Amino acid sequence: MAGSEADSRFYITTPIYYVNDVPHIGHAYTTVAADVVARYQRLRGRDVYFLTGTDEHGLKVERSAQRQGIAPQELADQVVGRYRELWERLEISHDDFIRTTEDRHAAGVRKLWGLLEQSGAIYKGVYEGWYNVSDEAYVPDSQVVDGCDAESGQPLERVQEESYFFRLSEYGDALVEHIRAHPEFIQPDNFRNEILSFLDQGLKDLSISRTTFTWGVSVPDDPDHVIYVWIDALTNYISALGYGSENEDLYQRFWPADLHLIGKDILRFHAVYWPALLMAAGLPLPRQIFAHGWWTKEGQKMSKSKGNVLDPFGLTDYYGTDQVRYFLLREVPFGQDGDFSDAAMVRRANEELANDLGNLLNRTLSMQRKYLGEEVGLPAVETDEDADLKAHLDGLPAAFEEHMDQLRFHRALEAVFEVVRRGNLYVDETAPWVLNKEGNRERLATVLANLLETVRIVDLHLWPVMPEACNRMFMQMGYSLEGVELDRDAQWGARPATLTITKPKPVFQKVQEPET
Ligand code: ME8
Repeated sequence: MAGSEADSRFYITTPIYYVNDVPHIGHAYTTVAADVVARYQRLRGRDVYFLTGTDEHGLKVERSAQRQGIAPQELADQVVGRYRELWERLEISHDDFIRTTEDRHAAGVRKLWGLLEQSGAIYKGVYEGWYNVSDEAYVPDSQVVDGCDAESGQPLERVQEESYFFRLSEYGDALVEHIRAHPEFIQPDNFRNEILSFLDQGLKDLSISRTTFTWGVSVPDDPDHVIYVWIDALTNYISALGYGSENEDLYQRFWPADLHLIGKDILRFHAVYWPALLMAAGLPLPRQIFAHGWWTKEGQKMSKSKGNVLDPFGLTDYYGTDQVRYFLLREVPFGQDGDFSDAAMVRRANEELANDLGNLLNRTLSMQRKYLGEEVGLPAVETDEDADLKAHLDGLPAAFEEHMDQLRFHRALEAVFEVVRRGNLYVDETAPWVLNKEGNRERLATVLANLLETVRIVDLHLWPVMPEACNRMFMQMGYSLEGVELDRDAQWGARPATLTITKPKPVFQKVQEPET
């Protein structure tokens, strides 16, 4: 049913981040990507719900608080402030921010637990094995060498205690069937294949409660048990919609999620545990889980001990928020690992943003004001160059949409910048300064209107990635984003008959590599 409410709604989530430490660039990456998708879908007229939040329970957070000599709640309250600040700085347009220490969340966790119990998916037993506190994950004996995780080298702890178990082993076949029937369910394909081969080895039941610490949601009617932090955390995606509360309207409207964006490190929790839990509870599964890669810094893995962790505050202070957002999405195909280097950042900011895009706007507005004044009429096709420029603009929405719908941000941006470069070439081809000298005012008006139309349509496509800079560009163009829909308004001439421009001011400053 085209245009129905079900079609127009779009629910997107980020992981909820641990509050054991302050945010770093990896947290910023997932959240910026989610924000770009949310803004893009809103611009296409969809009814978007965008959720982020913090994961505040578990041993990792409890231990970190202990080390600092404060209560876990106090640590959570401190760190959550840093996250909120960062999202403001990064222009994140989330609709909700869930904290797992909120009552509304615990209500959702308990309701889900109740459903699992009713369906017979939970039983009590004893867990004996290894636990990785840093990942909050159980580790099979086969993956342990000298008390450490063979993959990551992280130290493990031996656990032996009474525990509730989830009958995960019963859901392997159903998961494989679902993944095979829905190729889009886990993306990109390499991660989908990774999960399929993991499932191929067979699943063990999952320990889902602990009795040796208290920082978490307690098991309904058995308060000695704290619910495993990953069960607690995954439930945020529905508890934030009011699941388990008196008013489940949002849950009814937005679940299942269209997209869980995550990093590749937490794929198994999202692509195996979460759907199995939902199946056991009889709830619908999310439509897509998309895992992105990891960033390194100048070729090195980021770590506190090396002191090379990228601080998103420092980075945006130095380069600017929109420049950083652009870089993160333009530099690396989403889904693959990527490397941050100042040289690459500077190149993108200076060559693509300041030179190619900034100059196109600046030249257009300056010439318009100097030669013809502030009023700009509609674009028109009079010559072959005009027709070619228009053809480039006409092709952009479909190319952009195709890439964005597949989360190929770098290709979507590449498509936009191809048009930007075509615009700059058009300036050289039409030489407005010559037209001015010749006194050909009619042709000059068309050429400058066509250029302004180029910048307007480019800007509409770039807005989800660089909202602040694009808003400033729109202001200088005298164009308002109010009520705009991409599909309708990113068309040649789909704008008010006259735009009144203002004096151009550079939107993108040139930057230099920091001195080390
Ligand atoms: O895992 N490059 O929280 P977390 C790219 N609370 N992304 C990175 C990264 C890097 N170097 N490092 C981290 C958790 N990330 C759980 C999630 S969800 C129900 C619970 C990103 O604070 C990436 O998105 O450890 C990863 O998935 C997330 O940070 C993990 O954040």
